[in-house]
Parts: sequence; C-alpha cells; structure tokens
Amino acid sequence: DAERDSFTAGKFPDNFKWSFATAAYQIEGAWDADGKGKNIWDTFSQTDGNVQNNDTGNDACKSYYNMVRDVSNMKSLGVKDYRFSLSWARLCPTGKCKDASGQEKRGIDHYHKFLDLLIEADIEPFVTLYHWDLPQNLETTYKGWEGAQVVEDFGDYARLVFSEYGHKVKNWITLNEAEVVCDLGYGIGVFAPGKANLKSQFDCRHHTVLAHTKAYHIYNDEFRATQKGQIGITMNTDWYEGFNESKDNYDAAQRWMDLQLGFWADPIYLTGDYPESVLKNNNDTILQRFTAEQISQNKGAADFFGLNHYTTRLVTDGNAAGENKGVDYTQHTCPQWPQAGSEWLYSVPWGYKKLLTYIHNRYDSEQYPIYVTENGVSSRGNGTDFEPELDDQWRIDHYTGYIGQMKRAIDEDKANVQVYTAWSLMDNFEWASGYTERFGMVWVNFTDPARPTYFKDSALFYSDLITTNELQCSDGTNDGTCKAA
Ligand code: GBH
Repeated sequence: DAERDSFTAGKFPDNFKWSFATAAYQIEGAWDADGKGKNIWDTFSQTDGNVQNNDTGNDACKSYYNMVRDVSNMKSLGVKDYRFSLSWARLCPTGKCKDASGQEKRGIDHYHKFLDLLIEADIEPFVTLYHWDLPQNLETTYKGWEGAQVVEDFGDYARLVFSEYGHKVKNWITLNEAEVVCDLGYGIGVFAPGKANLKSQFDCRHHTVLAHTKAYHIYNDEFRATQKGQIGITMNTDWYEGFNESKDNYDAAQRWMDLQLGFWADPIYLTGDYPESVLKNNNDTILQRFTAEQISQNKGAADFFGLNHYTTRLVTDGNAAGENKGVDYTQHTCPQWPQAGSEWLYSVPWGYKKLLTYIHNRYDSEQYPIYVTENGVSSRGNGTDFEPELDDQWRIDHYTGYIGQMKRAIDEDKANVQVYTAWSLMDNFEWASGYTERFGMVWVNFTDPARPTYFKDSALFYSDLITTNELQCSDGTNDGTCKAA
C-alpha cells in the first residue's frame, strides 16, 4: 500500500474550502433547555445498556452554552467554513413545524445567535437539517422514519428552517448518512431508535429518499430565487474493493456500493430510481418502488454531492460461508492497515482516491461538485481522562495521507472536489461509543463542568493547511513525491 499511498505535495485549487464538522446531539448538551423536545437519541442514550458506560449527550461539550468558545476556537485556527446541524426538537419540540403553535421561539433564536457569531467571525455556515436526532414524538406516534408521514413533517421542518435562516445560510445539507440512520437505527438496532427489522430498515430507507427530495423541491420552488443558496444530501460510504482480480468479487463490491451509496445517489444524481442490483435483489414486499412521478422528482434533486468517508473494505462474493453468491458479500480488512480508536476504522488513504474517482465518473462531478462533508480518525479514551492528550502525530499522518490522495484524485483524475471537511472540530459524544472515542482536533475535558478545550497538534497542522492551501509531506517537505507515513 505504501506505493499506492504516496502523493505529490503542493497547492490545492484556488477557492478550495476547508471546513470542520460537528452535529447538534454530539456537542450541544442542554438536552431539555429552553423548551426543547425529547429526541430519539435522548431516549436511547438515557436508557441503560445502549451506550458504552451508559454515557449520554445530556451535556456533551455544552456547546449550547459555549457558542463563543467554539467560534473563537475556529477563528484562531483560521477556519472559514463550518458544518453543523440543527436540533429539530429545539425548533419544534414535537417535530410538528407546520404552524407557529408547534414552534419554539427560544430554540429558533438560539441558532440565530449562533449564525450571527459565525458571520461576524467571517465563517461560512454549512447547515445540516438532520443529523440523527428525530423528535421522539414522531417516533412514538408513527414509528419515525418507518412512517410515510415523516416525509411531510420533514418538509414542514425544512420550510421553517429555510424561511428563518435562509438569508444567513447559503449551503444546506438535508440528511446526514441516511444509510446509517436506517440500517443501524431500524435494521440492526445498535443506534436510536433501536429497532431490528428488515422491513423497518427498508421503509426508513425509502422515506429518507423521499424526504430529501421533498426538501429539495421546497427550497427550489419557494426559496432559491430569493436566497440563492445551494442544497444537497450527505451520504456515507466506505470504498469497497474486490478482494482480488476475480470478476465475482468485483461485482460483489459493486453490489455493496449500490446498497450503501447508490441507494441514494442513483435516484438523486443518476436515474431517479434505485440501482439495478438493489431492484433485482429485493422483492417489493421489502423494497417500496417509486412511482413515475417520484422518479422524475428524484432525478437531479441536488446541487452538490455530499460525501462522508472514513475507511475501506475488501469484498468477496457470497456470505461468510461462501453461500448465496451473486447476491451476498463478505468484508475483509488487511492486517497491515493501521487501526484507529474505533474498531471499524482502518486508515487506508488509497481507497479514498478510488472512491472519489468512482463518484466523479459515475455521478458526474462536473455537474454535481463533490463536497467532502466528513473525514477523520479517532483515538480511544474513556471520557474521564482529564489530562489533555495533544500530541497526535498519528492523526496528522492520517489526514496527510487522505488529503494527499484527494489531491491526486483532483490532479490526476479530474475529480471536481470543492470542499473538504474534517470530522471533527472537537471531541464529542460518539453515539453508541459514548465518550470512549475521540475524533476531535480540539481536545475537550469532559470531567470539568466548564468544558475547557485545548488544541491538539492536528489542529495546528490543519490550521496551517487552511491558511496556506498547500499540503506538505509528513516530513515537512513539499518538493516532489511524499512517501506514505
Ligand atoms: C459519521 O459516521 C457520523 O456522521 C458522525 O456523526 C460520527 O461521529 C463520525 O462518523 C465518526 O463515527 O458501531 O460497529 O456498528 C460514519 C459512519 C457508521 C461509522 C456507523 C461507524 C458504526 C459501526 N459510521 N459505524 S458499529
């Protein structure tokens, strides 16, 4: 892999944007402040046994009360772009945003204040509408993403958000990683709301496509002309590489790609409909089909291609026992791949280049520029450490490798990547792993009620990259080819 992971240091295109990302439930805390309604992650994390150490996001980084801290951290690092998400249940405690009676003024004002701080600091907001924190009431009354009504309710929420904040926000992301929401939340049950059912999983998947498309058309029809912003969806995918040269393994990797990425990307950026392998391998009692009208609404329903990417898998045809070939697949990793603090996360820079080139070719990045909305790496801790651990050269190596491969995809393969976003600005509530995994470039002391923060070495590395727009080799040189660390 060392050969494949090498890259040429140097400048990124002018106007390339370097951003940081976070999500409301992972950083805000203040779970019941100012009239906020309960959401499915409040319920899930407050129930024993769902999250490591029974950690919750009740307080998290207390960003709700520390807006100035967060903005000034970014300002001192020279950040010009910030991706964060809105808490639906802060704005509309029961999830019903249609009428003023369902809206919570204090929640609405909170994000006005935050946006004003960003704008004053000259930081451009990228706002995600949904990063996994569904108002509990919608789960309780119609099973959340399983119910068709969620499409309407998401549309009403989106309309409220566009009309409130659209003069301050020009970059909208509808959903973060719908695949994770549905597969882990409704299919396996390791994430909120904790259901494990194949039909639930696919109903959820189907409704997320429709909800995205709905919000896109609301923006397009009612707001675009006056607000002149852009809107897209963010999908997460690993890179899936055939285990070896065999055609069967290659096809198996493609099927997996179809299920994890193509399920959303094909309807929106390609055909309006699900990928062929998805249609073929799922009968219509499991997979709801789009109507002709929906297909035409899906197609082209985005201005950019939002991508979260972390890791790579090698794929063989058939299940672990080698059965069900042509339909199933099995994932493998390499013993040489460095593993992060998260069990699922291996550092494989070359996979990132292949993925970007794949997306460029299949979904036409000239028409739909690629915005990388997350990429990052974790260390393991226990959330109760109070001694900041700031020397993270290994994290700098990870970022250097991935960003170097992104540069190659741009330079060599003409992938039109315009935005790169590091996950995350600061350590935060890592979902079912609680505070045991730290993804931040800024260290947070979770044992101190004041939540002081400290820059890790990686924050200074990233700051340098942002201000120079130029990637250096890990050894500090930038003339010629960098060997992978
Ligand atoms: C992103 O998901 C999320 O958008 C972000 O909120 C999160 O903090 C970040 O990554 C880091 O994880 O528990 O073994 O079943 C990335 C995709 C999907 C990777 C769920 C981890 C859980 C595997 N994630 N997966 S497991």
